[in-house]
Amino acid sequence: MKAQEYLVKEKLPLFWCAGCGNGSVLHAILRCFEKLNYTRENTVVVTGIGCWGKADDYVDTNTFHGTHGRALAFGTGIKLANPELNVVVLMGDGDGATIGGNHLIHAARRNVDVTAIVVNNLNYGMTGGQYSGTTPHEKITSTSRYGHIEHGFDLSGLVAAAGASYVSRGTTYGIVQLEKFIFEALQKKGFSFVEAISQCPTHFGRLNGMKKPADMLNWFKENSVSISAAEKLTQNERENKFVLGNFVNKENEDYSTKYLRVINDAKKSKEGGK
Ligand SMILES: Cc1ncc(C[n+]2csc(CCOP(=O)(O)OP(=O)(O)O)c2C)c(N)n1
Ligand code: SF4
Repeated sequence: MKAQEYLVKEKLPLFWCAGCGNGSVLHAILRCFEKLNYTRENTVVVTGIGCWGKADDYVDTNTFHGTHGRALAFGTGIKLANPELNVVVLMGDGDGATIGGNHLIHAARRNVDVTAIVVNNLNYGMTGGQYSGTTPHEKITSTSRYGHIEHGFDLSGLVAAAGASYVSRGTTYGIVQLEKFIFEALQKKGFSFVEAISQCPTHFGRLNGMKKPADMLNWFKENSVSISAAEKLTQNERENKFVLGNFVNKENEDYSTKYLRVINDAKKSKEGGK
C-alpha cells in the first residue's frame, strides 16, 4: 500500500492548526508503513487524547482511541492478546510523559514489543498550551507566564534508563532523520521509542516569540546537537539544547516472548503432574 492509501480520506482536512508539526510526523509514519508493507489487518495504531491523539482518526488500519495517559496500557494489552500484531502507540508529551509517565517507564522496563512515538511539542496543545513534563526551564506557557520554574524531563534519557531496547530523538526540522528513526523503531523487537520534537506554533511558539511555524523549525535547527557533539558540552550548555540521535539499540528478550514461555512451562508442568 502507498503511504497515502493509509489515510482515511473522508476525515480530511486534518483537524490540526496550519503549520503544526503533527502532519509531518504522521506522513513520516505512513511512509514507513508503506516501506514495511504493513497491512490494515496486521497493524493497530493506539492513541490517547490531545491534538496528536487525534492521529488515529486519519489512519486506515485497526485503531484504538483510549483515554489520556493510558495509550501504552491499551497497547500492552493488545500486544499480549495477539503478539503477531504491529502495535504502534502515538502519544503527546502530556499523554506519554506527564499524565501517562508511569505507563511509559513500566512499558520500557517490561520491554513490551510495541513502538511508542511521542510527539513532544513541549506543552499541552489541545487544552490551551499549559506546561507539561517536558516544558523547558524558563519557557513561557499559559500556566507559566513568568517563565517555567521546573526543568523538563529528558524524555529519551528517561526511557533509556527504564530499559527500552531502542531509543532515538529527532525533530520535524530533520524529518529525514526522524523517519529513519521511526523505520528502525518499527522493526525493533522489544520496546522501541522515538521522541519527535515538534512545533506547536499556536501556543508554545506564539508565547515564546516564535509566531510563525518556520520560526520554531529554525529554533530546532539552531539548538540541535548530535550525541557526540553534546558530549563536549558542559551541563549548562547542554541544558537548552536538543540532543539528537540514536541513544539505545540493543537486543533484549521482549515481554510477550517471556510470557509465552511461562504459559508453555506451566502447561508442560501440568501435563507432567497428571
Ligand atoms: C486524565 C485526564 N486529564 C486531563 C485531561 C484533559 N486533557 C485533554 S488533552 C490534554 C493535553 C494533551 O497534551 P499532549 O498529550 O501533550 O498532546 P498535544 O495536544 O500537545 O498533542 C489534557 C490535559 C484528560 N482528558 N484526561
Ligand atoms: S494547538 Fe498546537 S499541537 Fe494542537 S493542532 Fe494546534 S499547533 Fe498543533
